[in-house]
Amino acid sequence: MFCDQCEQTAKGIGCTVTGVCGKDPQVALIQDQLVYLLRRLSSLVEQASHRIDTTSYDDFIADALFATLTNVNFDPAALRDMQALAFEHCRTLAAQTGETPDDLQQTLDEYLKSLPETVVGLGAFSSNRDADSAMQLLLFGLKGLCAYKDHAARLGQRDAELSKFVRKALIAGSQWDNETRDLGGWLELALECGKANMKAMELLDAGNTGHFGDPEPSKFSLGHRKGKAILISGHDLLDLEELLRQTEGTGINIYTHGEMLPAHGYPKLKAYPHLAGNFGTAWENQQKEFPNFPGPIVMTTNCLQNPKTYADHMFTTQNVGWPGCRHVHGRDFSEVIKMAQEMPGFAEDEPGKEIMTGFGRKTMHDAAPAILEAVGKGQLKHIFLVGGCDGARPSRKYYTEFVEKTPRDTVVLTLACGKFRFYDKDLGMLGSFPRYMDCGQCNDAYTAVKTALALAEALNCTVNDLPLSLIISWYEQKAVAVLLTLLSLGVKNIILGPTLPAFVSPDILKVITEQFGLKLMTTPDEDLKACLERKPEAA
Ligand code: FSO
Ligand code: SF4
Repeated sequence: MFCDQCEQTAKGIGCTVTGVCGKDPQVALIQDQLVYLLRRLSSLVEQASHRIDTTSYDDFIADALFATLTNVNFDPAALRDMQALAFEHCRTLAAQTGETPDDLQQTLDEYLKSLPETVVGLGAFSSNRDADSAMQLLLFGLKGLCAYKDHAARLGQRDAELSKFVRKALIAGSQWDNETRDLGGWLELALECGKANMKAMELLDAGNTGHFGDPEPSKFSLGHRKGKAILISGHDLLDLEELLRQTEGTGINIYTHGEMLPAHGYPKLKAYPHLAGNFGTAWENQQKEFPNFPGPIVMTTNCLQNPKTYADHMFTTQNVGWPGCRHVHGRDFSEVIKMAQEMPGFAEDEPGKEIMTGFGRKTMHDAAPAILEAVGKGQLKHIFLVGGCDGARPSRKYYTEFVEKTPRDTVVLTLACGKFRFYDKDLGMLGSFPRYMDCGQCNDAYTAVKTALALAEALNCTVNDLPLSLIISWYEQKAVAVLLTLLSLGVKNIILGPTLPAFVSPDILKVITEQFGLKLMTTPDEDLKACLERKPEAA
C-alpha cells in the first residue's frame, strides 16, 4: 500500500506497511480501486448528464469518495459493496448508450485485476513528481469537498454546477499520467476545487441553518447527569436530531463528542432537554476516553479510531464503518437505545465546567458593526482564527500556547476539532465580546470566511488588509479542501501546521509560498509577533 493523504502519514512520507490510522493494506487497495471506479463512473455520468437527471449518481459519487477519506470507513465488506454499486452504475449508464465498452463487459473482479499499477496506492507515480503532487492536492481537496457535498445533499441542498465540477476533477485525475496539463494547469484546477468547496460549505451552511436554525451563542456543560447515556460523534447533525427525537421521553441523555459539540448552539437541537452536554475531547483521544463512557457510542462520520476495547457497544452510521461494529441503517436507532437501557449509564450527577459555542454566520454577521467599531477605536487590535483539525502529534501543543499568549486586546475565533486544544481556557471578555468564539465544525470555515469578507467589504479593503491572522492546523482532507478555498480567495500569510503535507512537492510548495505567503508554524512567540507586526498589504 501507499497512502500519504493525511498529516500523520508514516515518517512524513507515506504509510506503506499499514496505516498509522489503522487502515490496512487490503482496505487501502479497495479504497484506491474505488476512487478509480468513481473516475470511470464520472465520465459516464458526465456523458449521461446531457440526457438524464444524474442527481442520484452524483450523490453516490460524493458519498463513496467521502468513504475513502481518513478515518471514515475501515470495513472491507462495506467498501466492496460500494465498489460493486459503482461498477453496476457504470454498466447501467454504458448500456443506455447502446454500446458497452470492453472494460465494462468484464466482471468486477476481472475489471479490478486489469487496473493499471499507477491506480493502486498512487505509490506507482508517474515520472513527473510535480504533476503527481498537484494531482494528489486536487484529489485530496476533492475528497474533503465531497464530504461537505454529501452532508449538504443529506439535508436536501444540491447544486448542479458543483456536481459537474466533481465529475470534471475526477475525470481529469484519471488522465494525470498522460501529461494533459502542465503544473500551472493542475494548480489552477486545485484552486478551482477550493472555489467549488466554498460552494459546498455554503450549501451545507444553508442545510444546517435551514433545518436547525441559526446557531446562537450558547453554554453547554462538560459534566454529566445521573442516568442512561448515549454518546454521539462526527459531523452529521441530522443523525443527532433523529437520535434526540427517538430518545425523547426514554430518560436517556445524549452527549456530544468531538465535532458534534457545536450542536449545542443550534436552536432546534438544544431545545431537546436531554441533550445533556459534551463528553471527551478531540478524536485522537477516543481510545483513552471512550472506555469511560457508560453507554453506547455512535460515530456518524470521521474521525473513527480502532474501537479496540469497546467495539461491542460502538455503532456506525451512513458511510462510516469498522469491521465488527454494528451499523445503524435508515437512522433507526432502536438497537442503540436498547443497548443504552441495558448499560449502566452515569451513577451520579457531576456538574462540569460550562463552555460557549454557537458563534455562527448570522451571529458573526450581526456582530460585524461592533467589531469594526472596536477596531476603529483601537480597543480590538487583532483577530486570530485558530482552527482546523486536531491530531496526535505532541507539537500541537503550539496551538494551546499560541491562544494562551494572545494579548488581551485581541480575540480568537475557532472552528473544528482543533479547538479542543484550548476550548476550556478562560480567555475572558473584550468589551462586549468573549475573547474565545467558537464558529462551529470544520465546514463552518464558511462562517469565518464570510465574516472576514464582510469586514473587508465594510472597510473597503481586502481580507489581507484586515488585522486578521489565520493559524490553521490540518490533519485530513477536509482541511486540504478548506485550505484550497482560502487560497482560491486570495487569502495570504496563512500559518499552517503542525507539518507540511507530505504530498506537496518542493516546486508546488515554492509556488504556494511565493504566491500566497503560506508559512509553516514556528514557535507561538515568533508567530504571534509576526502576526501582530504584519503591515496591511495596502499600506
Ligand atoms: Fe476533526 Fe476529524 Fe472536522 Fe476533520 S474530527 S479532523 S477536518 O475529521 O473534519 O475537524
Ligand atoms: Fe496513513 Fe493517513 Fe493514509 Fe491512514 S490516511 S494510511 S494514516 S496517510
